[in-house]
Amino acid sequence: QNVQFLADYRPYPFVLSSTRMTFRLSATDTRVLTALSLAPRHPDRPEDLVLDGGKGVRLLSLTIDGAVPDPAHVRREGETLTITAAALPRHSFLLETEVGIDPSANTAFEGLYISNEMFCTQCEAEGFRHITFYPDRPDVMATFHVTIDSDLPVLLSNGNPVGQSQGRAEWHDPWPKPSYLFALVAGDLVAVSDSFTTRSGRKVALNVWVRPGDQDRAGFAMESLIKSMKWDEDVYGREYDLDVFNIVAVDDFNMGAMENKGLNIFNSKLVLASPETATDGDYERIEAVIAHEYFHNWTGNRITCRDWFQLCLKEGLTVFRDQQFTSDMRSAAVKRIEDVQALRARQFREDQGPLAHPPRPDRYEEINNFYTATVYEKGAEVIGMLKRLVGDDGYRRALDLYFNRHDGDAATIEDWLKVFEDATGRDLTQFKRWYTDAGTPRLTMAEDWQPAEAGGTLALTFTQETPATPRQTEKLPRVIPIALGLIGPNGDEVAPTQVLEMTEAKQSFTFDGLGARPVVSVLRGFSAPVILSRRLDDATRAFLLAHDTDPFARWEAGRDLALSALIAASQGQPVTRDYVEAIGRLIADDSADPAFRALCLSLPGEEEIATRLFNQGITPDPDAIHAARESLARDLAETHLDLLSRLYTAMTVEGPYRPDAADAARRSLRNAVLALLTRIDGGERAEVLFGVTGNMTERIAALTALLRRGRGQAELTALHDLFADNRLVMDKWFSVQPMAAPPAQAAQVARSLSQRKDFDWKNPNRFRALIGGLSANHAGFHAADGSGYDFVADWLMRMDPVNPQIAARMSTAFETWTRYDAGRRAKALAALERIAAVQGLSKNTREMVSRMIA
Ligand code: DPP
Ligand code: ZN
Repeated sequence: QNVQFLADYRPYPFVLSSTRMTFRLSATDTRVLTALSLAPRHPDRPEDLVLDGGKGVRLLSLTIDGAVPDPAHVRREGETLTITAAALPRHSFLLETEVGIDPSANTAFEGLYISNEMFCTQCEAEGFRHITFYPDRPDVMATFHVTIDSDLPVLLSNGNPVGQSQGRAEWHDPWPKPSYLFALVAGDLVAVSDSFTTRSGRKVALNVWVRPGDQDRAGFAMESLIKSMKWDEDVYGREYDLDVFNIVAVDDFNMGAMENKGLNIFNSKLVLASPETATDGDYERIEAVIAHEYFHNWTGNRITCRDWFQLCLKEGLTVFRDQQFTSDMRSAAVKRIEDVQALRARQFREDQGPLAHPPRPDRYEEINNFYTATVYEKGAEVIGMLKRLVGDDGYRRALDLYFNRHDGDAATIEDWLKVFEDATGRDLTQFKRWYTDAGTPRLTMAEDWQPAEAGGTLALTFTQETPATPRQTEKLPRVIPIALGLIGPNGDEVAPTQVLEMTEAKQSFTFDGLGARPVVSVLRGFSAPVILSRRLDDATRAFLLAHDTDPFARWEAGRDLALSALIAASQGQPVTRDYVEAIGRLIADDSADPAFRALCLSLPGEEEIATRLFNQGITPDPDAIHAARESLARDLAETHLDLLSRLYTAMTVEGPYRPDAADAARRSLRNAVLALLTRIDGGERAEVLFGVTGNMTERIAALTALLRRGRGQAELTALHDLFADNRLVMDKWFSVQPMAAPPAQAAQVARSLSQRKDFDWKNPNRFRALIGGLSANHAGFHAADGSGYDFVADWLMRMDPVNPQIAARMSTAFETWTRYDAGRRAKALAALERIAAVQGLSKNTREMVSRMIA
């Protein structure tokens, strides 16, 4: 009924050339006057004009070329307004409307709403229809001229400022854009300002707008913006194209940030940072998201999407670009490992459950449910594979062609692949399956070694298979770039990295003239988003951890060792010492990047262990997993007590806090060490650190380590007393407690926090902090008594009528429910059914829950 299909696409039957709007702002009765210059696309085939418009939009007047049409020709149904063809001129005409909307009643934060007395907008994907009647689809693009009438001191919209007077501002955006990129902000704001001169000499005024008092926390965002503008010129040859670039920080925001043309709106947690309030991770994210939204100016805004099925056209590419940027700004090896960890934790999880969908879906009910790890992160992986297959030069030629050919277009994945075909001469028909097929391929590798006098031969046979996903049972083989190298028995690399191109379901590759049997280092750099299985004993993994020249593969060998120990322990089987010993050698190696050592020293999370078990056909037991992980951590700490204690001291960072990669790396290693030592030192080091440190990175690390041991109450109180007025720090305070609580208490901890007055749950960040904090506690959320499931379900039901987007998004806590034992499954299903039974449940949450129950 409500399903949208890719196959049904047709162009909008009218051409919209310009949009002029006037906003008379008022908290409860804002008036929006809109004038659309329209023309029928096919004057000889008259069609009805259908505009989108949400239920909260009150139509006050409508004229066509200044005249009021016969009311019989104007029809309001559901979320549309239709003017019948008979009432429309055959040539271009001006459609003018006046509507009334109530921003103060907008708790869903889509369209125009109020956050802390500031007016702001969020229009992607379909928020603009809650502002006025409009063809609210990305392939309808127009120039915008916007007038804002309000007494508030700062009045912003897209494009360039063209008029400012008391109580009025006018903005003109010369670049045709779809409605989802519209933005308006009005409030009592102050700017941190700077400027950037593009390489062709355009001087751009830059502003980061925040609430008065927050200026001293906006400097890092500004630095990040300037770096991003420079990087996009240097690496992609892309320049900025307006006279101003504004960023606004908003406290109530459903997403992370939004790339509106010339006026990016950000969740304040991705703008505001000071050493006392933000962690190293926050700084890195701010830098990455500022870059991401800025990069959208070309990949998203200048070239947008034809329809929302093509969302990964702009998101996959822009994530790929922001990943490249971070690799250039920081450590490429560490960034790749972090990205793969995130991909596995979020996208592989999604791809293996009831919510699996292709990067380019072909159906949806609610597009907001498709802003997913698959569209974003897998979309970026697919581009990484393309680049690996065509090479750096081919990639650069293809991107140049993309920008030349499609500037100003609303494009498709077919257009994207065509530029690669045209620029490189490669046929991408089979490669396209990465976009159209859901599911993570399972890749297996078998080795056959034939020694010979003249030199031995190693044959590697790969097979690929992708399990069925919802509505896709048959899977055809994909193109899989497999990067590998060979390492000799003495640890030297005997064959450097090469990329094998697998296209068949089963395929062999041979290497001959080898002196002795080498160890294969495979899927270097995680060259394809697949689940690899190969038979490897722990001793060989330890060998790779010691000798692999590819940092990702090296880390992966350590990861596999850790997982092998954890899985054995969780199954009550004997555990080899390989991991504990190998990790000792690695962390003692002072020539290795501390951030890399930190990644190797941090044990896989409980969810990751559960996933590995599930992939091996074993039902994960959350309590046994938790116990196994605790015991391995303790074993590590006891075995390497001296080494770890020395490292803890050696990694102390002297001098004032700097958020750069080098200092952050030392802190990350020190904090990883602290997490282990706290298990055996009674919390002594963590308590001392919490007391003396001035930065949030160390405070949170110390607090988390203590909470995991059932301690930390005094530190919680101290943090609260220091930062009760700082929303972003209080979000951390709300999330760390359920996340780090011993599993048996987690749901209860979350429940008592939810009863506090300062649990301002309508704020998306606060809601995500608490509900997401509990869902991130694997054994706590999956508590056998169902307390975690019930708590989350109760809150989803409460949030749904207020902010359906957030409720639907957070419902993904349940997406793995079918992996567990019958008792847990019954309790999770009961919770989901309770949600499904709610009368008037939003379309957003209904779609998610029914896919999960199906
Ligand atoms: N604002 C979201 C992003 O940048 C959606 N476009 O990914
Ligand atoms: Zn994006």
